Parts: sequence; C-alpha cells; structure tokens
Amino acid sequence: MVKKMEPTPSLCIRGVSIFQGLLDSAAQMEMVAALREVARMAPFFRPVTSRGQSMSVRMTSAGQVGWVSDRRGYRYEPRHPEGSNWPPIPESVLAVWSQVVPNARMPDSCLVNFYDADARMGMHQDRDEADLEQPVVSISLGDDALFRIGNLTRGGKTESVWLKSGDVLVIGGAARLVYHGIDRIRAGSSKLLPDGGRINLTLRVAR
Ligand code: MD3
Ligand code: FE
Repeated sequence: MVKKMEPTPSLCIRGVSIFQGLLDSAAQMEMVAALREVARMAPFFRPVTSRGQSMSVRMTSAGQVGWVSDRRGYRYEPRHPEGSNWPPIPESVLAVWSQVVPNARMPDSCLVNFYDADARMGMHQDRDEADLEQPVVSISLGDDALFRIGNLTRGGKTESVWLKSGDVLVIGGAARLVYHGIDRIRAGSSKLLPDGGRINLTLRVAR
C-alpha cells in the first residue's frame, strides 16, 4: 500500500488542521456555481431539533446520504425531506477531499450549511457517522465565521479562530470527537456571495 503525502496545514488548533486560503477566488466561484445547482435539485431547509426548536442554519446535502433532523431526531437519510434523491457531490468538492486526505475513503455525504447574518451553531459533537476513524473535511465560503473548538466532553476551556472564505479544515484522529460550534458570522466581510452570508461544506464518510 503506497501512502500519499498530505499537504502541510498553515495552522493546527487542538488537532484541527487549518489550510488557510487553500481555494483561490476562481476556485471558490466555481464551487459556488456548482452549489447553486445542488440547491436547485435539493432546496435548503431549516432543520428542527428533536426538542422542536428550528435551527438558525439552513441546510441541504449532496451525496449518497444527507443529514436531516426533525422531531424524530437527527440521522443520515438517502433522500431529501421532500422525497427526491440528493444530487451528487460536485467534482470540485471531491477534489479538495482527495488533496487534503488522500489516504481516506471517499466521502458519501456533503452537508451544505448556509448562515445568514444572524445564524449560529451551538457547541456539539459530530458522532452520527458509522466509522469515526474517517476524517471530516470542511470548506468555508463567503463571510468570515468565528469557529470555537472545545474538548472531548462538554464545557471547559475553548479556543476560537476566524474562518475565511477559501479556508479548508481537516478534522481527524483525536480531534474527530471534539465539541465545536460557530459563534457568529461577520456580515459583509466577503464579496463572494452576492447577497452575503456564509456557506460551509462538511464532507463525511457517513456509512
Ligand atoms: C470539529 N459545521 O456541520 S465546520 C457541522 O462551520 C459543523 O458549519 C460548522 O460543525 C460550520 O457539523 C463547523 C468545521 C468542523 C466540522 C466538523 C467537525 C469542525 C469539526 C467535526 C469534529 C470536530
Ligand atoms: Fe459539527
């Protein structure tokens, strides 16, 4: 088995590797165009938690399965809540995965999160995937976001970093189960999306 070299991150916080500016503005624009097609096939929806609270982040997915949440709880599903299959993960998005984690299995799910100026995501763990040995790759597009990284259990000291458009994160190894969240968005900090806001893609091996 030949092991490929992984690129070197520009920053590493609590085991989360950050590749700042990995995507140039042409690559970001191409990705946004592909994501418009994803959103046309699978419209953004506002997930509801099992407690009945609707989330401030709007979501959709691409791939074999997508992340959904409703009163029954959260899980990966082969179909959009409206019943259609999820569109395929865009090639440009898969290429980022292959670049940063060349030795991992290919992802079967790409969650697309949309943050307007007021959206946030509370501290949580990502543990719904079948194989937690596989990494998660995140791609930030549009407005800056304040990302908070905590610990393997809820609470304790945290560290924060602003994520910018074109930044790519790799979360693997011990960091895979750390608590994390998005405190706020800096509205108007990027010109990538004509109506503002932030898109975050998280690529996962879900099944
Ligand atoms: C650290 N999304 O969708 S991406 C999520 O910016 C999520 O939309 C945030 O957390 C966002 O679940 C953060 C960076 C990220 C993604 C997955 C992780 C960080 C992670 C999984 C484990 C630890
Ligand atoms: Fe998460």
